[in-house]
Amino acid sequence: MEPIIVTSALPYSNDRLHLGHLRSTYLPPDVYVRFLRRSGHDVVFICATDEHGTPIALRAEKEHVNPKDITDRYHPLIKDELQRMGCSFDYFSRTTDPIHYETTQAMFRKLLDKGFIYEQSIELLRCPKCDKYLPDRYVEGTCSYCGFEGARGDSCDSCGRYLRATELKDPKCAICGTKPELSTTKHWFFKLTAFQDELRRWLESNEKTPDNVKKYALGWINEGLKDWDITRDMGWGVPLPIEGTDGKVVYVWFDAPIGYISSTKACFIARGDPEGWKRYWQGNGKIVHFIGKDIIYHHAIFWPAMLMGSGDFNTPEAIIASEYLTLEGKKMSKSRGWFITINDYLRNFSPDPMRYYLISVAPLERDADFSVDEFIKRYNDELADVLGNFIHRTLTFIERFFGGAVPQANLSEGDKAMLVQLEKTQSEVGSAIEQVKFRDGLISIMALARDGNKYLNEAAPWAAMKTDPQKAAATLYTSAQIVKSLGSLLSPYLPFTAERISQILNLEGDIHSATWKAGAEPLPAGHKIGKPEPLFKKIQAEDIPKVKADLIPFKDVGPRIKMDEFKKAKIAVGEVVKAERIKGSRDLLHLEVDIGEYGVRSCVAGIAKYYSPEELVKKKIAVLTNIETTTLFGVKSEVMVLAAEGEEKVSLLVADKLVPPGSGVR
Ligand code: B3M
Ligand code: ZN
Repeated sequence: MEPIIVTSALPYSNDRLHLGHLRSTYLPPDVYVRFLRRSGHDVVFICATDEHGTPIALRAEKEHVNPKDITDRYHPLIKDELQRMGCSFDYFSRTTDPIHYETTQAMFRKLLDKGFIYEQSIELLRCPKCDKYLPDRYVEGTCSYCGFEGARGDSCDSCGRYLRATELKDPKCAICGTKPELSTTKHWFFKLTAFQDELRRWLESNEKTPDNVKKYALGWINEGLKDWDITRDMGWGVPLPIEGTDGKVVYVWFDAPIGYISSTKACFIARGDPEGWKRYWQGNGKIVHFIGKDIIYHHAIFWPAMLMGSGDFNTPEAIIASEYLTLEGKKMSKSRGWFITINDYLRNFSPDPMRYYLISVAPLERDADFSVDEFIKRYNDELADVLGNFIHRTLTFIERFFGGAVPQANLSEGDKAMLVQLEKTQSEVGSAIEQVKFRDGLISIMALARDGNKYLNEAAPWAAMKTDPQKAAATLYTSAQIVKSLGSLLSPYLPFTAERISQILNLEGDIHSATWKAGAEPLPAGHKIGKPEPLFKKIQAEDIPKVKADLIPFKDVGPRIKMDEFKKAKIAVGEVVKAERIKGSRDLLHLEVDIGEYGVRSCVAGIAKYYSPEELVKKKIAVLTNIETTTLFGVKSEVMVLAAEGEEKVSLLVADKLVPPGSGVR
């Protein structure tokens, strides 16, 4: 079988990872690799922290430390949390490893020597105040393709395009906000245009890469590629392998994917086989990359072109890009604190339930949502009630009725049919994983557990023990085989649970090193099992608030204000005495509001879509009485109604007890 190298995109070493990363980039390849290992493939799973680039340099600058201080801080944290989640990398390197510098410089030289890298003077943005060039994220502005206002000098998060900083409209220096100036400097470019046709042919004939990736990439190729600026004026990065180029480094997106190669090298050096990495990157080796969908361009355009240009390596066999994960239906956001880090999750929960959720919630090529209610539901209804329950019942019955030994059995047709299903599931799961349809495999496993429960209920061995102990023995023999098989099938998905099942069953050896085929070999009659214990404790209704509080991130409400500041706002109860539409406006109503001792005031309120004038009259609502007066559509507005803005509805704040107009609201 061909050697396979599987990679996860290299996380930037400047922040902790969250559930979105786990779902797109780290869990799926882990399932894949764990399966490949057990089916006898020569597979190596590698990753590294991506330690260069402006996100890190910028952060260091803002904290007044060296970039390396930041990456030294995060590398061990990221490595550790991925490991605790069960991600079974063979090697987890860093792009600051000397081997990486060497490998990157060798690639640069090779492409330069072959004429695929050339030098050119270009005009770049320079901040007059900071007195330096502004590479990539040092500039912020508006995307000239899609109009997105938060685009950065290297890419647009909204339309996913790779950009040049000079293509941004209204650019600003990310450090000081000053408008940059154009200035001339010398850079090196990769001749991406030379690979246009080869890339197209490669993508079109690449069978293993799913359509979502191909469609994007072919679209970009059809729009026409541009040569790629692969150097930067900054101090942090891999230096150019060219004399007299101080102050310039290789662009992070040039060196980062080379990290896949250098990490493989480091892996084999650690194994005492320094040439071993070549088997995976050359000859009949296969390369499979797992990434998030925001970096398709880099992996399906830049990277294969670099590999093609150097001529020293194979091109990727497959690029698997996963769609986004939302949190409770909303986009995760660093700045709004709306995300759950792996570390936060692991503080209170074990890894497998999250692995289960993230793989089962949706196929990779579809967006998925993490919702706490859904998490609890799947945990209780599927992991505890279906899987855990079947296994636990089977094993406790064997303990109770047969002294903990798998009984001798004479199988009926029904029992045999169950064993046939077991074998079918075994091959279904294997081929689903091979085809990168991880969710389908998990669904098949759960179907086996579900059918196991049904089978157990119908055969009712607890009752049969009294009337037909032979039948009970056959049922429990068969159920024990299903338990063993579930343990094996789950090993790529829920590795920790699989280990526990293996322990409870008292199996020899490590389940993760057993062959996939061995998982379906029967437990012999007479095999003594260990002490049954429940695998998943159900989350009880009274514990749900705590589970929620543990999972949903604490959101900072923003700057606090002093009581004195709040008191400046005079809020009072006002009674609507008159309401009518404003001619020419769809949104506005004209209200007359009685605010007690200050009389009846005119108010223009943007609530026409949510309230009819008739239903407003006589309502006692909260109004801000000392807001600056304005005039809208020729109507004076002296007070402002306060309303709650839901996502779809707007609700006025109505006093629910009888209080006179003018009563103060505190
Ligand atoms: N460091 C992280 C990202 O953009 C970036 C990946 C590099 S993979 C070679 O998601
Ligand atoms: Zn854009």
